[in-house]
Amino acid sequence: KKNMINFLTTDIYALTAEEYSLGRNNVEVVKQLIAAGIKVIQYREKEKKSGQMYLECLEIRELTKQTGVTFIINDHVDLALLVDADGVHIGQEDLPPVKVRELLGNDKILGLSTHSPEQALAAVSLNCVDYIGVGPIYATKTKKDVCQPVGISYLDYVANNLAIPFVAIGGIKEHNIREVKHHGAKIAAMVTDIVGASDISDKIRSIRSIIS
Ligand code: TZP
Ligand code: MG
Repeated sequence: KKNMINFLTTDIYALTAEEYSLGRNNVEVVKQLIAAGIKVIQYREKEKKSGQMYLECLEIRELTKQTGVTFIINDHVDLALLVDADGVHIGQEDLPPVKVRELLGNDKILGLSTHSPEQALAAVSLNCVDYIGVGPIYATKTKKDVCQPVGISYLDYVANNLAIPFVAIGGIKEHNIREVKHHGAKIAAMVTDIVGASDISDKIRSIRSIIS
């Protein structure tokens, strides 16, 4: 079903964040992520106008399609449909997942951020969400809206009780990814530790040497 295969086999889910990318633009960062062997990439951009985001996503879609990389867009269902991204990731305060699914159709991936066991159970019972985000595990400055870390205990809950695919997120870095893996997260979503690395390939290599 869909483009879930990368999801079920990958270790790192990389997200863009241009302001932390050491002067490199989103497209340049995506090129480096792909060169480093990253198989799932989310375009996350909170500042730009939709015209600019559209052009970037078109380019990223081309690069990811050529290389078999799964391309998810944060928040913007319209953009995802227009550029034929593989899926969309939404939060608790966005449009209802069932309505987003209506727009997306059944072939695209739908991800939903969750921050508590209640939200995770609700996501599962909707029957239209392909994977959930679990976090923020650790403190992070990357996400602007206030969100206290939910900690490892919520990760434990999901890993031990739910069958839905999930990605751990929030403050995950080279120095703590081992703990996240140890607590059952097969996929770690990472932003600043990766896009903020001077050599993205080196960074991915050293993260992978820790978890493999
Ligand atoms: N959702 C929950 S935490 C977060 C998002 C998008 C930001 C994670 O960024 P970082 O830099 O990996 O802590
Ligand atoms: Mg959102």
